[in-house]
Amino acid sequence: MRKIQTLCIPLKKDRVLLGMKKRGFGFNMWNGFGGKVEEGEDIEIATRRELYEEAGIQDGLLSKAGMMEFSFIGEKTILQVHIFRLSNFFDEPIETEEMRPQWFDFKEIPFSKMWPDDKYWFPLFLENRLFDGEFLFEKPSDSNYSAKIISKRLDEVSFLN
Ligand code: 6U4
Repeated sequence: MRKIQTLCIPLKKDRVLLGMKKRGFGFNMWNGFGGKVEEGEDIEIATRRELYEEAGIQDGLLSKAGMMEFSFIGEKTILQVHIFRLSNFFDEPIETEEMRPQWFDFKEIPFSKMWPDDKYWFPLFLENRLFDGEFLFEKPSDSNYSAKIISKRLDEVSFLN
């Protein structure tokens, strides 16, 4: 079974906005903003809804960046995560129940406190390249355990569906 999720990373000049996840999946890690796509919901609409719910940002230009599939040993569900960039926005990020937003310079992205796949695809993301990939993890990360990567594939692509 595939669970479709969104992940949106706002950028301004040479900085990205990440959020410290205050609860749930990815707790205590820096992450982009996103979550589950609801039944029948358009993926870009879901991306904007989650970004607004988690960081209070409503405006800006959304563009596709990548598509990643994450799975865990012994679990049938595959997370299919659609990754977007948000540019040209003026709304100020706000802290919400779920996320504490913070700006990071491109050179100071806190990879040691992020999902371990991020350090592989972020360089492509920051260079405006499109990518798709698959990562198999031992089990999900939590506040004391960084998910061990069992296998990975990451490709630059010329278009994304
Ligand atoms: P809602 O939808 O609010 O109930 P919650 O259960 O807290 O959400 P979830 O599971 O819907 O969170 O969303 C998880 C978020 O984490 C999505 O934005 C996708 C992202 N994510 C999942 N695996 C990831 C990974 N390996 N690397 C990464 N982000 C990941 O950078």
